[in-house]
Amino acid sequence: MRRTLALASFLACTSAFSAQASDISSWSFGSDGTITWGDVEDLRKTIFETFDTDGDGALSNEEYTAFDKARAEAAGKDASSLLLRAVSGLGRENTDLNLDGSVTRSEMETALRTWFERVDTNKDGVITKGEY
Ligand SMILES: [Ca+2]
Ligand SMILES: [Ca+2]
Repeated sequence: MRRTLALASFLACTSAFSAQASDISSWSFGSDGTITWGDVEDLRKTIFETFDTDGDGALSNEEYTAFDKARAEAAGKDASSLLLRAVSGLGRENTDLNLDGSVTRSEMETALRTWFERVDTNKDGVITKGEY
């Protein structure tokens, strides 16, 4: 019973979330002006929750096309520059590391890690203002 309730509330959350899910400009990211690796992991989770529509743990060609479209749309809106910087480098050419046409969670994590390390110029594990 407890399990059923938890599942029900999980499903309720999921559907409330997906109502505006593909509008990535509404995502919050590094809103206090700093970004930790935890923020980036949350971002990765949100990307998969939103765009891995068949839930198989990888973004297929078609799913990635939706992500590309959402990024292009966000770029035309007033999205936080941080979020845009984080997602702008996530074209398939940077994330599909083994070029098999789909992007797994671990490929996405590697791509985000590369991005994080590039922006975190003083390597203290936090991206702060001045580094972006
Ligand atoms: Ca998928
Ligand atoms: Ca791949």
